[in-house]
Amino acid sequence: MTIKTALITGATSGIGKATAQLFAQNNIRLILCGRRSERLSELQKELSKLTDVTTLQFDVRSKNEVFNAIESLPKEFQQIDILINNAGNAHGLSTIQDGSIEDWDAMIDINVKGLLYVSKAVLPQMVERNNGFVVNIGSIAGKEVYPNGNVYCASKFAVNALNKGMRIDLNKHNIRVSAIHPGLVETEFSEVRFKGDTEKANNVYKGFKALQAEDIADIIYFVVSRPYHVNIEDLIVYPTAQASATILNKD
Ligand code: NDP
Ligand code: 8X3
Repeated sequence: MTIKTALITGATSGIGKATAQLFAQNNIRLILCGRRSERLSELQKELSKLTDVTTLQFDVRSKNEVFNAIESLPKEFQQIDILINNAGNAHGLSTIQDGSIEDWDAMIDINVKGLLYVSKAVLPQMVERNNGFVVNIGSIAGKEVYPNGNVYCASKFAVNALNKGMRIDLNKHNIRVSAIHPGLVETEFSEVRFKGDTEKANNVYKGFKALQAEDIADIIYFVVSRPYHVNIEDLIVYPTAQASATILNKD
């Protein structure tokens, strides 16, 4: 593979961080994005031993921050070959009648609008070059609605729809578009969902072997390293103990 540059949102933790580490080992140049600047700097330091790395600190909810950050890229990072739309999270797990409006805003603004802003900032150059790859990180929550998942599921159904919409609209521009939809992955995801309640978060992954961030990173790398005429459209990935959004074989 000729040397490529990837922009990864949500690179400070979990799936995004593991993807950055694997991409670096495979000589892909990196634009690491997230809000936590200390983590960005640490990861940059670690991965600069393997590849060229730059960082962008922005909140995907802010269109100004998104566009200003991407426009500020140094010349040698301005050509983005691979966009990994990964930043996202669940906020809360409640019935629709008990859900918090702030949580709803967060999920729609980050998981849906944030993904759109970043895509809007990056896609024109891919269209101009007739070349590029967008990988959208959806979820099993974007394929099946589960109890109390309501708005998080809606945000990931939107990602699923946007993934299909991007593929259709970018088809004549030779741009590959893929989605990966994981089941339960043991990351900081549940810490965020349960607002720092570590006990509740840890319980999610007890009694079975959850997917690890590295498992999803392996799959993302596999997808982006296929020959250019191969576009893996859509992948659902479960831990072996999981059979659907709600069926889990726990001890
Ligand atoms: P983590 O919580 O470990 O990582 C989330 C990442 O998103 C962090 O790097 C965080 O960076 C970034 N992020 C969150 N909010 C913002 C924001 N407003 N602006 C910029 N960046 C933001 O979770 P995962 O690695 O598990 O999640 C990655 C993706 O995978 C998400 O889209 C999630 O929905 C999806 N997913 C996760 C599953 C799981 O079970 N873990 C299963 C299916 C899908 P920072 O806080 O520094 O900004
Ligand atoms: C994360 C997986 O099942 O908690 O998207 O929604 S789940």
